[in-house]
Amino acid sequence: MKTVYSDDHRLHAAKVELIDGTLKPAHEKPVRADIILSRVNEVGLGEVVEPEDFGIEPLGRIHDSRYLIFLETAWAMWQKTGRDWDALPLAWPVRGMRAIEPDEIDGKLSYFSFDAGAPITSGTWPAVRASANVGLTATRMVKDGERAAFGLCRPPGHHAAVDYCGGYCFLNNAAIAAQWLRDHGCDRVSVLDIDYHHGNGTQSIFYERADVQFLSLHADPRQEYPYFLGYSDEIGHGKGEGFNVNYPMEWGTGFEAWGQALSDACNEISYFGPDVVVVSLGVDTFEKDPISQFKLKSPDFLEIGRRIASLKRPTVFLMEGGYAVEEIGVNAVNVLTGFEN
Ligand code: SP5
Ligand code: ZN
Repeated sequence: MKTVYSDDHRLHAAKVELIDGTLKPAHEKPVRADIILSRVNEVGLGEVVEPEDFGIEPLGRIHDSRYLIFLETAWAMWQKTGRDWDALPLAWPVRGMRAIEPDEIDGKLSYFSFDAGAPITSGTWPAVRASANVGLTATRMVKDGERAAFGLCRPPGHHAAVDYCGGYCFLNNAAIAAQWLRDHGCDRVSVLDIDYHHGNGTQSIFYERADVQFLSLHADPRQEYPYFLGYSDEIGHGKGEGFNVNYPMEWGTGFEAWGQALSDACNEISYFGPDVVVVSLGVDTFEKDPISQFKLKSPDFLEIGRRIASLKRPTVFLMEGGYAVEEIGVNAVNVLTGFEN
């Protein structure tokens, strides 16, 4: 299969991450994409192509226009106040507080985020635009008849919702791709999210819709980030009831239990009968992932690809998380080669 890749991901490089009560080098860093790309070339997965520019319109089909303006202008506003370090929020409106967009940049950073995990830098806007274009270009290939395509998206997207960023994510690449398919002749789309963390952004975007099915395999929110979404009783609402499927699993889960959840999710997808499957491909389920607690091994990722292939649906793979940098290329590309063989 073809890979879509843009060097522009480099424009977003967070300096630090607040983790374990301290500031550490960011886990979500440019070398992640470099290593995946070298593995794609090493195994000869297929041609690597540049994304096309889809403009702002497909982003506005998912995200709020005020949020998009914020993402585009945040760095300039931040810099104007004399700071050149990464822009980060510090406070959030919780129970009983007012959710009103403030005028000043520090307040806007809080209003348009749900955590301090999505720092805005000088190149964040062009990088996230490129990441969405990578996803859309891979999606168009599949819509135009390819059996599958790989969008090597970076930054990732599945924690980003209609009007907030968080968890290293700014634009929800998978949601933008799924909506683009709906707008270009597909009646039903499934988004299968296999990242270690719950895809709270994608779930919230499609929660009341029956045309986009969302399924997520992830660490139990009782134990793991993002904590406040991802329970199994979240089944969708209104017209969307029955079209949201969560598989929370406890810390320490290995491939036996995880693979059973995947098989169940695949049955749900077959029953739904989508025109296209969009896979939010995170490989932070890997046993050596530095911020995660599942126990998948590198060969398990081949089996994941095989099971997704057995759905026999046109499939778009979009990169999400995975922080064991040394093995991220092998693990991500194992899913793709498993799919093809
Ligand atoms: C796209 C994606 O995978 N985003 C993940 C964002 C996770 N951010 C919070 C991580 C919290 C990790 N806490 C574990 C401490 C390890 N010592
Ligand atoms: Zn993740």
